[in-house]
Amino acid sequence: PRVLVFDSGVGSLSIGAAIHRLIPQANLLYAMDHGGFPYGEWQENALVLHICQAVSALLQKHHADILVMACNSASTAVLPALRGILNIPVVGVVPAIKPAAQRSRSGVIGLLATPGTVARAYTAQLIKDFASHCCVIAVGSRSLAPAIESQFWNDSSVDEVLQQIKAELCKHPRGAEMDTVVLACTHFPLIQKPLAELMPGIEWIDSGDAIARRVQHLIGELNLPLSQVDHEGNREVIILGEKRATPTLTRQLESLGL
Ligand code: DGN
Repeated sequence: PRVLVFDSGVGSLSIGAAIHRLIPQANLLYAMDHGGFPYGEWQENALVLHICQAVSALLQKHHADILVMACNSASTAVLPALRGILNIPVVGVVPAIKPAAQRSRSGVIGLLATPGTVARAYTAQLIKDFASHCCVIAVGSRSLAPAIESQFWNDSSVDEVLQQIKAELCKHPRGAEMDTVVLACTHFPLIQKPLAELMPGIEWIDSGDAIARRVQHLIGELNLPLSQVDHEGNREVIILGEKRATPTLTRQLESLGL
């Protein structure tokens, strides 16, 4: 089976890594839409149009059995439109607010995302449906996804931005009670280690493993044959826009086991 994992950038890698761990036989096509980055800043209607065009154009050139929209900023806006125009299943990645609300003991959870995801009606509805009994501290960071991009392409540091995020989360009157944080941008699980070092005692929740299980289920439902393919033939990275892969990016892919 061939799975197109689409994001504005390296967020596709955190979701792809989870799929690869569960289904190593799957052929993964990572699309990074650098021409459109950062999605978290787009106006919703314009983003829907842009992504529908970009995905349709990609699928005309590359065959895929399943599309994973590996971006919360996009999925919280574009899923109905994409499902309306594509004839393959579309798996969306949306904030893991439900499991976080179930796991939190203090009832104070953090939501770390892009400004777009924090502002979406879709996200407000998730909070209403699954976390109405919780206090949700939402931080829509403008800087963290771009800082992670720079780290993955050019090896720059994310430390300063992480300090700002910590200050944002903690300045809330109930910040000290927060025990669970939703990483609601697919870039963020890529820096979970430094985050955990900076804020020990927090449980970090993302959607990667749930998405991988959903893809596995769809592969079964679609009856797609799982045959072992060698690792080299197992993945392809497509960069939309001007950027070209750097040696640092190649090293990061290797260190993720991709
Ligand atoms: N990775 C994307 C997300 O999950 O929201 C957003 C990154 C971006 O384009 N700012």
